[in-house]
Amino acid sequence: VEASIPEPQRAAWKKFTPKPFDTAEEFNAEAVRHIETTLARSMYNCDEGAAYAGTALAFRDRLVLDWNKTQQAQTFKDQKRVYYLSLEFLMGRALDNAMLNIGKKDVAVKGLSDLGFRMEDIISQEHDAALGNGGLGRLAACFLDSMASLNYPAWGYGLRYRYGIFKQEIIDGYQVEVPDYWLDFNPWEFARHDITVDVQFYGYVSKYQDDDGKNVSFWEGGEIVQACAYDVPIAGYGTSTVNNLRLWGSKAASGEFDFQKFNSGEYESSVADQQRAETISAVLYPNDNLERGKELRLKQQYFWCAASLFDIVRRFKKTQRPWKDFPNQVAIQLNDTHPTLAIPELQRILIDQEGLDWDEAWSIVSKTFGYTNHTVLPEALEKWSVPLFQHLLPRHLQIIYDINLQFLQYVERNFPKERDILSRVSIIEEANPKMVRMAYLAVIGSHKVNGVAELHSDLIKTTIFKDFVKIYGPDKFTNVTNGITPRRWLHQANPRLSELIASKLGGYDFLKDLTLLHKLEAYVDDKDFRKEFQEIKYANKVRLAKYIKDTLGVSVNPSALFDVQVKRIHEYKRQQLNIFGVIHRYLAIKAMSPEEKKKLAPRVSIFGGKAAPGYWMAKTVIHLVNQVGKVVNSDKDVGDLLKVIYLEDYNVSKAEIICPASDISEHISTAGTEASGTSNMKFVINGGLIIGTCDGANIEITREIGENNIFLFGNLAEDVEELRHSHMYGTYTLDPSLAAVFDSIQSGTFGDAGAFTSLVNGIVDHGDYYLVSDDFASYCKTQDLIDEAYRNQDEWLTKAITSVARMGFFSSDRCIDEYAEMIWNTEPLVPSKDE
Ligand code: NBG
Repeated sequence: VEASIPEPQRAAWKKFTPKPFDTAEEFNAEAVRHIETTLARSMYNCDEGAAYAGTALAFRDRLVLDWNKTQQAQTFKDQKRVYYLSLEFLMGRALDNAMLNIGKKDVAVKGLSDLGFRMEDIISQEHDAALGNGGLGRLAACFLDSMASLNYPAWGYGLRYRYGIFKQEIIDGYQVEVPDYWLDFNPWEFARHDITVDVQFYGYVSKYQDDDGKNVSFWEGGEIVQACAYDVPIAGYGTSTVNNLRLWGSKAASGEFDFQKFNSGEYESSVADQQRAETISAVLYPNDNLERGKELRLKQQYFWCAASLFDIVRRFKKTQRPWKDFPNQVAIQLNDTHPTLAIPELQRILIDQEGLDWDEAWSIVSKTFGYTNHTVLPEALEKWSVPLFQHLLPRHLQIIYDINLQFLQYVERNFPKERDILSRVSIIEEANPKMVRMAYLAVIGSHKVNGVAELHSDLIKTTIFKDFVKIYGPDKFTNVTNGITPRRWLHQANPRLSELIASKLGGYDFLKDLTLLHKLEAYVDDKDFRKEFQEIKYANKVRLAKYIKDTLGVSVNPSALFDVQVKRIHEYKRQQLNIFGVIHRYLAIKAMSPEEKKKLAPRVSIFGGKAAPGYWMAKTVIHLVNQVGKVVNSDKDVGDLLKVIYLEDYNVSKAEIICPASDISEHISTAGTEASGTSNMKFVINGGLIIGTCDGANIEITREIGENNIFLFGNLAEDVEELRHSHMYGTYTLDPSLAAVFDSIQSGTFGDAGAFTSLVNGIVDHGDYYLVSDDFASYCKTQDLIDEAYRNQDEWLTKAITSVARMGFFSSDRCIDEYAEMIWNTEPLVPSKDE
């Protein structure tokens, strides 16, 4: 309150409230002012980097004005807020998105051109904000966009990594990781040096009695690390709502130096303390769907949860409401189990610091949290060793034991006859060492648990959380099928298609209500529309072909069928199935007569994606793709009929070029392993067809667009267990075409055969866990069907247009409305014009 300008002086303030630019001239006035004064550059040394900075700062000013108003209004109205806790936010670039969401891009295009710059060049100056691995982090970014666009009072909380996901270089066909230091110039964040939280680690727990004779525990000793807030404005589309993404950076608690140590001559060790503290938020763990149990990772998780909870509780306490109101004012969504420590942390704050009873506190805690599960893969389910926990977070371990005790007593009362249910559902796994099962803690501490596509949400109920369904009943478990933001993945990535759609639908309302796309079906036979649609796809392919030529020096024919698989490299996603299929095709082409060759549709197989640095098998797949490319791309017998491309350093900004340029994209995980997938949605909405297994969201995509418009193949999830069993215990033979592929690899066709032994042996000798052999014939047959279908360009086009028209369901706006209604119980706060 003391910080606010007194009423009599507010008129003076209001007179000087900055006015946002409107015209190209006004935009230039702002951009040039920033270049000259904020950057201290003149027109004699204004390169594209400086022009980017000036443009970004001009747009940032606009954002900040609305951001201030939004935050002010949210505080004033004091509605329930949503807090989305995610260790990853894979934002990509911000400028283009900000320009489109604010709706002033055309003005900036004109202004920049008056200064002698092209918008594309300026946009490409920006470094991707790559604070995520893959789908999980990108989903969080799409959700931020939707929450702001739908005017939900919502904050994201994450970590401000100094190094995001590594940059991938391909050297001699191998992946090499290069650090991605991205913070040199980041106009989109505001360091809030005044907003800090002290976070404690290690130490011990003391018990004593307070004045009323009540037993209290107190966590003491150990060390303190300071969390400092960095805020990023998140603009909604076509609304003045600007939400906040708060990222925490770590530093030593005593500021620059520990002066005591400094004065006593321990200069070096005081600097070392500083560096050790900064290590916590230094780097994003580069694993997708894998958890390795590293101490620093647990430190990151607690550091971020403790700072975020402190901040949330501080905000709540300012309203002076009673504690029982907490769950009516605060909804916290846990993006996977990474933020599960927030559950015992809130319980700790309420009982140890605020003096609430256990039961009262627990009732608040368990109404506040919702938990989203993103995988059933066992290697991705987080477990932390009890000794590590004990060492780092002794008080939290006690609280977890108490939560577990109460829970197990409840289970015992309700299932007295079931002997081993207790050990099955216990948060503590009785192993050596004992382990804390974070997913169970998340289920027990949340009021709703959701999966991310229908099949996945069914699977968690019948596999990893089966016992919990029995204990809590099925209503605790629900589904929210993933979605994507049409602003970035249609309007921004494919402006011409967006414009074409708008021209038929009478404006851009579909970007706010994607179900309006269904009206496009009326144009599926419209000649002009079809022609334009096809030309747009071709132009997008030409753009990608140019990118391939510029970066790799390989010429590809834009009329060829572009077949794309871009995503993290993982055995369950089966890039190996794809490349074996490519080799199969190559061998077939080598055996073809000239007449047969004439009938074949030329194809470009495009791969992209990063492997976790320690994931040997994934790196071997990357190597194989590159080796195959080397051989195939220079084989005169093959020519244009087949090209194999590995795109380096796949990321969000590259996805924006790649997704609009596919004819076919591959979503071919072993059935039951890919929780949802979201790039499948991005490709279809941009007029590409897909080849896929009956897995994740592919199933719902099929339901929406119709099974004639998708190429499905392979075994079903329900058969996977049985098939795996038969690999281990007998009755199965390797698919003969796959055997031929292996022969060619092993005879050295693609270089040193020894390099690929482990890849082949995993299938031939070690149980083929991902069922590559079982699905190979059906995969190849389906690829042949695709060749045939592509020859009929007219029908292909009909499929593509129909699919786009039926993708309305897959907007992340729909997801967010579902979360708000089913899980958060929150309402939008629509900004009023005069506020
Ligand atoms: C990933 C799944 C994807 C899913 C995204 C977003 C993890 C743990 N899970 O299938 O593999 O689309 O989450 O829900 O990264």
